Amino acid sequence: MKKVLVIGAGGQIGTELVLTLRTKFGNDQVVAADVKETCPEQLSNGPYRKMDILDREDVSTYIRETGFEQVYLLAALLSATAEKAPDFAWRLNMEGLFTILDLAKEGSIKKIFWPSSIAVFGPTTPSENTPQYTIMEPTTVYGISKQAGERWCEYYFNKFGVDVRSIRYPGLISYKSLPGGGTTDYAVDIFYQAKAKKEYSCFLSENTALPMMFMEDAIRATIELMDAPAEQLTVRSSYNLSALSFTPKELAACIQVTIPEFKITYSPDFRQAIADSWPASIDDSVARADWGWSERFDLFNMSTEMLKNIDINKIIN
Ligand code: NAD
Ligand code: AKB
Repeated sequence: MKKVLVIGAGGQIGTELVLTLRTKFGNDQVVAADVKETCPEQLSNGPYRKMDILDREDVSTYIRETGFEQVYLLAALLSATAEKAPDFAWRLNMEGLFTILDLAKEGSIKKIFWPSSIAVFGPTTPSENTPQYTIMEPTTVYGISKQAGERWCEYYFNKFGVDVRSIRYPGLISYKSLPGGGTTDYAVDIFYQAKAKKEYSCFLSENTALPMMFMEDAIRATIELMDAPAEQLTVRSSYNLSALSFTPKELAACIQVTIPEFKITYSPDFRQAIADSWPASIDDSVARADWGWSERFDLFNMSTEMLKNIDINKIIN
């Protein structure tokens, strides 16, 4: 049995997660898998397998033959991209989850990590300090798929004892890998444009507050949750997790501390309605109590790290 398989490894989270897991378990023990034909260069220090999570037969045969202690299922369409292809988004985000849950049910996987999102919440959810348990009426196909996924994770845990663990990630901010089509992507784009052009046109309005987190914190949270003793976990749908909450205006002001000439303008598009339906801040007291979660990066530290480390040759727009 190999240690770890990360499916969707070539994306924003997968790239950093694979590198961190390889440091923890050894390069050869962590298989990176993605629908991408060839191994992304950053992941070339360990095994890579081309895998389409929608090819249930291929995925099942490979996992049954190899056997994995942990599978991280990251392949999905994110909020903005999913709105453009709702049928496919529903299929991708749900079918892959069932394949992995069923493989764990039969014993070919010991432990699953599957990420949910703040997108499970909707306009009727309390927006400030959104509690772990509250009204959830998501209005995006992405949010609906994440909420359904959470219900199925909890169901497989209760009915079949599948050890599946999950976090409702906020918007993630990183410099090693680019974001993949979400509503919170502006909070990464802005750093590239600020460093390269000293100006940024934001697709959200200036006072749109959203929950966010620096990638280093998110990866550490993921591994801490996977390492936590099962008996400490009281949530088998998905844990609220929080670190930062800011508006585009506040983020711009923070960047201006380092780049005083930086200018931001606002030109909201279809992503504004998605952002307006999500919480402004999250109450993650259950994660803190159950497995000791605590963030390390505040807005200023995150912003400083981003401006120091981003490579402007990777500009998004
Ligand atoms: P991403 O779009 O950057 O990466 C997804 C990866 O999945 C890509 O490398 C893509 O090639 C791969 N993929 C797509 N279709 C596939 C298929 N059929 N088979 C195998 N691989 C396939 O996404 P991400 O930001 O890394 O997000 C990973 C997970 O975390 C998703 O489930 C997402 O909903 C969740 N999440 C992300 C954020 C965030 O801010 N990044 C926040 C909340 C939740
Ligand atoms: C998105 O904006 O779609 C993601 C998320 C918060 O799930 N970053």
